[in-house]
Amino acid sequence: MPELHIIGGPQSNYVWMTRVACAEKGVPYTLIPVMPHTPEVDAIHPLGKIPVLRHGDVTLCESRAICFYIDHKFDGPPLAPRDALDGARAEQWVSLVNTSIDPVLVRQYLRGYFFPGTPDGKPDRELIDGALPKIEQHFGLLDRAVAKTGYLVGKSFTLADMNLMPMLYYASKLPESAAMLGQAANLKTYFERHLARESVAATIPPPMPSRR
Ligand SMILES: N[C@@H](CCC(=O)N[C@@H](CS)C(=O)NCC(=O)O)C(=O)O
Repeated sequence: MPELHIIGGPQSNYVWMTRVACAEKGVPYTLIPVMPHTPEVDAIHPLGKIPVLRHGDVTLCESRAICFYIDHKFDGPPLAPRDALDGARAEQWVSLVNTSIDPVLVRQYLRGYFFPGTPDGKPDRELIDGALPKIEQHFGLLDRAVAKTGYLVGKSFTLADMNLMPMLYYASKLPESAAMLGQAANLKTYFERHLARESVAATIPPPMPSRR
């Protein structure tokens, strides 16, 4: 079997979730820590985004597609439920989180802190403050979703949780979102419990390369 390469900087929440997926599946890989829009990435992702995967002659982009490949190509525990309904529920959460929560929490709020683009490099308060009401709403719905079992789907750690955890990790590091997480008791318990999980704890990324 050729070596599996996960290509992309470890700080990316989407790179991180593919690494959690490899760890959960028990698949060894080499991380090639490069930024978006670099030649290794542009050769595989038509929009230059990370993560991308290389496995011998196989190349793939998009975190969900990469996880599908890892899940179906290799032996090991399923990353997503094989049952039709639970599988659909996992996809539902991946989609919901990626299309509604990531754009606000990561692309707007985190960006306002880590990549503000302001002349003095200070956080972009307009971007940050504009995201807060939506983040509160999102944490409320996630709090209700994990209240019953401590997982997004069923009673086990699935791809839906792997996808969400990196986003919550960054939320726990910044003031307003950390305070909101503290108010959402079920979500906070969920986050702290799964942060201690080996696949997550062992792949926590180093700090963001730069705040400017
Ligand atoms: N839908 C993509 C999103 C990947 C993504 O947005 N990656 C970010 C880093 S977390 C990126 O490469 N951003 C650069 C850009 O958007 O140009 C996936 O699931 O892999």
